[in-house]
Amino acid sequence: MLDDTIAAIATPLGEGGLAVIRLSGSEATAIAGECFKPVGPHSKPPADALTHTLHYGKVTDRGRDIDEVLLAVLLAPRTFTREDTIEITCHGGQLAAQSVLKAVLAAGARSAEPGEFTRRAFINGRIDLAQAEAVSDLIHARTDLALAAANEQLAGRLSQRITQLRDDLMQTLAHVEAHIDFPDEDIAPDTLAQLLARLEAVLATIDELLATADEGRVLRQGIRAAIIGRPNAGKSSLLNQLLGTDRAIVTPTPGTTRDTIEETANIRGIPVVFIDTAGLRQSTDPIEAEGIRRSHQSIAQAELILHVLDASEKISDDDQKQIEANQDKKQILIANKADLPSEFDHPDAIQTCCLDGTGNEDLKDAIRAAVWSGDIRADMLPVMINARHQDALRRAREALARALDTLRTGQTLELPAMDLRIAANATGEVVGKTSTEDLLDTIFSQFCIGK
Ligand SMILES: Nc1nc2c(ncn2[C@@H]2O[C@H](COP(=O)(O)OP(=O)(O)OP(=O)(O)O)[C@@H](O)[C@H]2O)c(=O)[nH]1
Ligand SMILES: [Mg+2]
Repeated sequence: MLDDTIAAIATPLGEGGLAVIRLSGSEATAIAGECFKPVGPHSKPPADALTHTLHYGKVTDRGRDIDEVLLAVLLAPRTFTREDTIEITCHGGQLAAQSVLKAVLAAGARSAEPGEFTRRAFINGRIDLAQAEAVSDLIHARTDLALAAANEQLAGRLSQRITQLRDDLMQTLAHVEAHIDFPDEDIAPDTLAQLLARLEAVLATIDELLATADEGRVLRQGIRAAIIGRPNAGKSSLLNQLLGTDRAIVTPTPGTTRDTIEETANIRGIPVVFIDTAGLRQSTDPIEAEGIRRSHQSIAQAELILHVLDASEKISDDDQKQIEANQDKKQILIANKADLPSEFDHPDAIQTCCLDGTGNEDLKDAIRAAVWSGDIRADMLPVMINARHQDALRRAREALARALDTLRTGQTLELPAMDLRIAANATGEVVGKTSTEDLLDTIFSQFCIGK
């Protein structure tokens, strides 16, 4: 599979100023040579060009001119895939890009699978698996904070920690195994104490990394926050306030919002999908009733509930019941219409007024605090783990904890040796030191084509 040369459009579908077609593989320059006609005294055919140079010319398909392009020649190993790479920049728009792609496919390239360029970068040792995943995180990042975390992971900050952990485990394992080979000698008490101390340090670091999993997920996927409450409480006004646009219809008529409205906003670096819902009440109107059914569905699916209360009215029994029903969820109570004479005082509620934006910043702080534990250390941001890392590290932790137990009681060395091996392998999975084709297929299939 690595022998052939792959090609894909690397820029998004749709119209744009420019589009880039990317080729990678041993035949990249030869294939590009088939369909590229250099124009002008400074342009060369790809096979004669120096690496990392740019050439003006035309892409042709079986003799017919397709588009005017700039062709970049990037020779191995100083490329993303560590293979010879050609990047053809043509005019934007689907037709031009598709025609250029067709021409290079006709000249012998194979259409790339999703993520195949990054997969080659991994297989050729340019990046490890955690870094490959960071490429995907980088593309999908929806906030500055998520982007910063992805960049750090791509730079190898997580990988360094993981590699260090794995090295520590392997060295301890080597030590233990050496004593299995010489059964007459026990591990000297001093040495054993050192080994235990090292393993305890590894365990502590694994725990630190595991503690970043929730925030890691929040950063990558964002959270769903349902805005709920009685009709007319100001839910849609609050949505508009949080988004900074007039997204939802606001009227003084209770029961304005029927369908649920979803919009994403960046709240203190966290991507939050807000869901404005139909006001909760008994309704005989079939359309509104369906809206209310959807509100309940949104509540069930949301991780965070923003319960909007109308501060100019008393809290009703229904309000109270709804607050209690969401007790097990993360819930923020909002006392809206703070500009009007207040009918209730709730110690936990955030006071807002959607007419002038009062309380908006407090609310954003509260949202961040609800999903971000706060005690996360700044130096852990670059190593936020994802669900796959979490699974591997949990298995590593379990095996390591067992190894520590058996080593402390000191009855046998075979068992802890086995557990240390399991722990080292599981740790290695994070960076792809131990990985299966299936795992790679799963990871890279989530990428886009051309990356
Ligand atoms: N005085 C005052 N009025 C507000 C405030 N927030 C919203 N309103 C008004 O309250 C009315 C209802 O606002 P909406 O945002 O449509 O309320 P809702 O909760 O989405 O209502 P439904 O969609 O019907 O459930 C509108 O007339 C708003 O202008 C506020 O902070 N103060
Ligand atoms: Mg509404």
